[in-house]
Amino acid sequence: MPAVHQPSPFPPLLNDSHQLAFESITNFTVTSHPVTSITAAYTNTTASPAASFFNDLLNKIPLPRWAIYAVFAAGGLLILICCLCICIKCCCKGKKKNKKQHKDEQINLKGVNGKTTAALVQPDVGDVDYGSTKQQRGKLLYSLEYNAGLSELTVGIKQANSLKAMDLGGSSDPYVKVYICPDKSKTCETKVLRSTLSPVFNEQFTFQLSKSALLKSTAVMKVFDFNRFSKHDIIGELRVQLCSVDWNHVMEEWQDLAEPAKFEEENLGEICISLRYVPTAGKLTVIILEAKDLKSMDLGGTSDPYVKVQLALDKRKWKKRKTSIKKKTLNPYYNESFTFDVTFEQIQRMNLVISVWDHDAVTRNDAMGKIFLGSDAMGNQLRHWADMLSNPRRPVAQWHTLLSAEQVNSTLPLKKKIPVPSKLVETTQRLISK
Ligand SMILES: [Ca+2]
Ligand SMILES: [Ca+2]
Repeated sequence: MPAVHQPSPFPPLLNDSHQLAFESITNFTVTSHPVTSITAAYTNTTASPAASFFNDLLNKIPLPRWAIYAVFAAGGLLILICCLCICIKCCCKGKKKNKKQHKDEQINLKGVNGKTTAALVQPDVGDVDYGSTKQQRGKLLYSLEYNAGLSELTVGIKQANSLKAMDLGGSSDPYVKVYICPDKSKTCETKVLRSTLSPVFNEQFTFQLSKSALLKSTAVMKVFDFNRFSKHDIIGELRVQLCSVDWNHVMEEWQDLAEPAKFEEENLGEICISLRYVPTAGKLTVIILEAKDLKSMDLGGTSDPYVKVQLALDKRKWKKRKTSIKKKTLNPYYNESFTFDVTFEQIQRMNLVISVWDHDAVTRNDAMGKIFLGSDAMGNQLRHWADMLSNPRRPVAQWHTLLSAEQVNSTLPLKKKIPVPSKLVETTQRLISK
């Protein structure tokens, strides 16, 4: 009978069930007490010699305890950082190695072109595996003949076989474009043969070519898939270096089509520039003298060329100037001079990029050609740069053959612009004054 209410030792917020639970907890703690004391005693008895040894050791060191602990903590942290650094370095090395391997592969691929490809990719019976890893584009039967008396080269496009299907129906509409590099003044095309992967063309094209020009030229045969409503797709191409052909008889052979060359060796003209460097003053003077045989970009067969002079430091865009625009000409004369402040330390790390552009009043300006000189340049351009550096204070002028902008951009990819120090100072000053 719950008539008499027992005085509770707990606050009135707790009801009977809470109280019961609480009592059981307190009971538990009471009973558990001996257990903890036993474990404490156990650890005391087993750890005492080691602990006393450490205590003795710590007492012998003439430093306060907290200082010793701090030294140990710092040491541990140092070891941890070292381990982390080693790990990161190992990872980076692995990545670099991968990149290097990739680059080597690319170089190897570059080396394998023209005649070498022909020799390697000849469809031998034992060679079936080689082709299987590569994308099959098909093969082309062509002929070459040179008539020295008439200075006439005849390229025959006979037939193609097992061409790659470019259209949805599993077929292609092939035709072949033929021209001679680097002249490229005449481009010929066969007729289009609809829906076939084994077209028979039997067409011949003649090109006027002197014997000396013949030995420096390349015959280019490009097989395209015709599309009525969209851009024609290239199936593959052949490039035959004419210096390596035996002209004593008509040459006729099958060759596997190769992947189309990324950059067309076309004639983009030449540019003459003068360079002068004065190390004591830290001044680099670039004079854009003239250009010739530029590519025509506008209707009417002319262009409106101007030249951009750009400096790059550590492959970053740095300083930029440009010449005036010369209207309607492919052989502009500028004789315009640009002087830049470049210290002797900076000139070792910079590249000079010269690009020719066609000005258009309405549409975007088009790049017509490009070169770069500097520590990362090669051949003629590197020679000119080295001549300038080894002849301080003396202007050195030289002609350069223009390359395509894509080609230069891929050999010298430039990162974003370097912030101009004067601008940085201005903004910080503005921030301070605020
Ligand atoms: Ca087609
Ligand atoms: Ca123009």
